[in-house]
Amino acid sequence: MMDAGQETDACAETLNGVGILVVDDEDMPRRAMARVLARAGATVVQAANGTEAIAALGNPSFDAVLCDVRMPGLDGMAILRAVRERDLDVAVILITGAPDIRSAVQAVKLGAFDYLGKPYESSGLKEVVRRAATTARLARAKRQAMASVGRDATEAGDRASLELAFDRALKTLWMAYQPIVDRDGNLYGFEALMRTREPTLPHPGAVLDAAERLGRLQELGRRTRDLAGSDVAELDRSVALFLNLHSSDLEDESLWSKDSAFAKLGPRVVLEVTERASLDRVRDARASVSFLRDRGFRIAVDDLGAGYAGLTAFTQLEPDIAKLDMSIVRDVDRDDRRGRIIRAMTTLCHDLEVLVVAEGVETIAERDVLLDLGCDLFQGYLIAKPAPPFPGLKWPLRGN
Ligand code: G
Ligand code: MN
Repeated sequence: MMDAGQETDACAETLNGVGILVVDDEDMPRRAMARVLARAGATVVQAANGTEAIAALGNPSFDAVLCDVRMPGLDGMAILRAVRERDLDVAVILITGAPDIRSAVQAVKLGAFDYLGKPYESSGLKEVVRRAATTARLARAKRQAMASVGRDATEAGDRASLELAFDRALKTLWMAYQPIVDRDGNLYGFEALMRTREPTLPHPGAVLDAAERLGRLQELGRRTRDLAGSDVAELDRSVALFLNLHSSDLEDESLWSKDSAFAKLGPRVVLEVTERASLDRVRDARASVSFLRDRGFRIAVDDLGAGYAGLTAFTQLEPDIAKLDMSIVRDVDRDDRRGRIIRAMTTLCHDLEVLVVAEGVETIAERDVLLDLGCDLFQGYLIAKPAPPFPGLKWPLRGN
C-alpha cells in the first residue's frame, strides 16, 4: 500500500468523513487526485496496482473507489469485478485518459457508478465523488434496514453483483430429482429440479429472475440440460426424465438441432412447459415443438389450472401429458369443488389421450381421492421430496 493521504483542509468540508480508495499505476496523477480529495475532507488511501487495491479493500470503510481503467496486470474492469465480489455497495468511478463509448457502456453495465475522462476539473471530481459516496451509504443503510426486518439483504444490488451471483449460481448448480409414480406405485419417471448453492439466489425462481434480467436464460437452460443429461445416463432406460423448459429455450437450437447431444435423449425425456407463461412471444413455437417431437421428446403442460391463461398453451403444444397444479390438488379430499374440477379435467385429457399427473400430493387421503378421480401419475412429498440423484421410493399402501 502507498502512503495514506490524510491531509485535510479546514476550508473545504464537502467530503468530510468519506473514505476513498484511489487506484492508478502512474504516481503523479494518483497523488494529485488524492490531494484534491483529501483537501476536501476525505480519508484517502492510494494503491498503485490491482493487487494493492484488492488488499486495501479488506478495509470496509470505503465509500468510493476511483480507478484508472488502463493499468498493467489487473485493469479497471477487473478491479470493478473484484470490488463487487467483496462489497456490494461501494461506488466505483472509472477514470481514463482515452474515454470511448463502448468501455463507458460496459463500465456502467458492470455497475460502475460513473466514468470520468482525463483531464478532469477538481470541482467536477469532488462533486462526482460526493454523489457516489452518498449513494453507497444509502445502499448500505437500505441493506441494514432490510436485514433488521429479516429480509434477505444480501441480494445482488446492481448488474455487476447480479452477474457475479448468477455466475456462482451456474457454477454450483445441481439437479434434484423427485419421483413420479403410476397408479400401482411403480416408478414412472423423475422430475429434475434445479438447485444452487448460491445464497443470494436461494431458490429456482430467483435464479430464473436473475437469468431473465441478465438475458442469460438460454445459458441457464443449456446448463440444466447438460446436468440432467449426464445424470440420466445413470438411470434405467425405462424411466422417464421430466425437465422444466423456459419458453425462451424453445428458441435455442441446441435443444432440438439434430447434432445436439441432448436431442439424442429425446425418447427418454418429457419437456415441461408451464401454462403460466405465454407462448405468443416465442418465435416459431409450433415449429420448435414439432422438431422436438421428431426427436422423440414428449411434451407436458405444467402447472395446469394455476392461472387464468385459458388453455392456449394446451392448444399450442398438443401435449402428451398434463400436470395438475398443486393448488387444485391440495385438500381435494375435503373440497368437493376441486374434486369435480379434477374429474372433468381428467376425463377431457383422457379423451385427448393425454396422461394426467397430480402434482404436490402430500397426504394419503389426497392420493386416494386422486386415484378415484382417475389421475394416472402422482408426484409429491407423500411419495418423496426432491433429492440428489436418485432417491429411493416409498409409496404408502392405499388406505394406510
Ligand atoms: O412448477 P413445478 O411443477 O416445476 O414445481 C415443482 C416444485 O414443487 C418443486 O420446487 C418442488 O420442490 C415442489 N413440490 C414438489 N412436491 C411438493 C409437495 O408435495 N408439496 C409442496 N408444497 N411442494 C412440492
Ligand atoms: Mn415442473
